[in-house]
Amino acid sequence: MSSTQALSSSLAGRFARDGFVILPDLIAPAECDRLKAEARRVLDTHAQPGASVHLHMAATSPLFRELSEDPRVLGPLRELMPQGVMFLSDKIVYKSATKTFPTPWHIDCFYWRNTRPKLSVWIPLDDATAANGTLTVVPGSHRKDWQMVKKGLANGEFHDEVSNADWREGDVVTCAIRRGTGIVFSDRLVHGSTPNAAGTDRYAIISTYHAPAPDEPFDLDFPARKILVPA
Ligand SMILES: O=C(O)CCC(=O)C(=O)O
Repeated sequence: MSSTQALSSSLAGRFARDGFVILPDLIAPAECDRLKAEARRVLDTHAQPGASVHLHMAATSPLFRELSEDPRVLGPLRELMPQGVMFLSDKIVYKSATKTFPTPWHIDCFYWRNTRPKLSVWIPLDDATAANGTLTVVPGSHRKDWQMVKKGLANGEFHDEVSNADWREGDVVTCAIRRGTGIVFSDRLVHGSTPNAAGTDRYAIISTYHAPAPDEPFDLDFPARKILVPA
């Protein structure tokens, strides 16, 4: 195998090419059940009533703190982040029979402009399919620049959405994956989710990491940040 072929089949090579990689079966089903029960507890005791997104899980819950630095997650991150790994924050995203909305097409770096690059690991705690709101990605989109606009919804709310979408439907990958599988994606990758039309719960945890460096002002809002692999 040539060194170019080796790079394109390596985790880091695929991440550089596609902007995401799928890591099958990182977390066992029984652990997903425990994390889901814990997520429910934290949502019930700490979140706004009816919230479908709740931040700072690792700051609140020892179980989610453990997950944020689990060697099964950290191993691949070491390969993808040769400059070291620092955990920034995490959040639960919960969809259900009453929270069915698809997450709109977006890039995460829009929410942390002028800060250092980051990547996130999305792990569903329920099997995730097109029917119940799995992650959708546009491979290679991390190599382009995207604009985001605020869009009014029928219910009077607003959301942010990529405004210069130029990909075709066939470019989109709908990630049907077993619970406990991880999707690592760049903060420049266009991604979203399918609607949850299945009428069942869909819990996912998203954890965000960057290279260790002195705190930027943006970082100070994230109390669980921690250097996991020094530079
Ligand atoms: O879990 C989802 O529906 C996607 C959430 C997402 O993409 C995000 O919060 O950046």
